Amino acid sequence: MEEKKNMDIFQEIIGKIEKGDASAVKSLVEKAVADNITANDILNNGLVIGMNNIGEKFKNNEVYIPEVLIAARAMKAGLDIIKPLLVEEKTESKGKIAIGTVKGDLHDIGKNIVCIMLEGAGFDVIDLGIDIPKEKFIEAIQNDGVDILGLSALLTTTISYMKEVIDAVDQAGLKDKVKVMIGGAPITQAYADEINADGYASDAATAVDVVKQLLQD
Ligand code: B1M
Repeated sequence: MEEKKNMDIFQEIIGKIEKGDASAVKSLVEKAVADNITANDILNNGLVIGMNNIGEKFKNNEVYIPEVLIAARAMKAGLDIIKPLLVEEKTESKGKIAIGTVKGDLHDIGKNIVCIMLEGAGFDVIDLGIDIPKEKFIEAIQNDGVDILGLSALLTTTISYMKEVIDAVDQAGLKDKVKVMIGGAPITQAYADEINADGYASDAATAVDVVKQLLQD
């Protein structure tokens, strides 16, 4: 019964994201929180699915960029509500990670979720933003003392820039100081191996596990 009620609200959230109705998504997420549905469930069974559905429609030319942007804004309205719940109280930092979407790539929805989940797991996260050149990643290692560099890319045309960043880290003599984790829809473990990335995560929850693992290695 409870499960059915939750499924109904997830379906409503998904539908409103697809319609790009930010205020409805905000209200529905607030209601879900009040109904004691966990932030993780709201994220994974509602918000992410709504955005993925829009992605499929975009791929099939059923919707275009304006609709995608409006859906992304609606998803963000929901994400803003649950962010404080995903980010639990942390006592001491477990490690520092700087994440950016690589140069030429403006997609940041997935990266933002990864940042939130890592913060929630107690890591210090520096969000470098989008369209980030290799020099900025190097600066983060040199100036901010990060343990892990996170590279996100969503375009097949920009994933090769991840290799440029990894090569630049190597050339700057910083490979021993930092581990590099990569992710994004077109990325695979095979690609991560090919470009000598230290870790790959297919989604935000896995990213937390990979970071924990990399910090132990
Ligand atoms: Co873009 N876009 N887009 N787009 N867009 C894709 C990626 C595309 C697959 C759509 C399609 O045609 N099927 C396609 C790429 C095709 C390809 O490369 N072969 C595409 C294209 C072509 C383009 C443009 C070129 C379109 C144009 O202008 N003609 C253009 C490029 C702009 C640029 O970057 N230079 C463009 C623009 C846009 C918008 C601006 C409209 C918008 C981005 C808004 C924003 O991000 N603020 C947008 C969107 C939203 C998408 C789709 C529809 C959805 C992406 C998304 O947010 N997914 C996307 C289609 C799709 O992926 N199905 C598409 C939801 C998100 C939660 O998932 O990002 O995969 P994702 O993140 C996941 C994991 O991948 C992982 O964890 C996240 C959470 O679980 N992850 C990591 C991500 N980063 C990680 C990092 C990690 C670890 C895990 O460690 C560091």
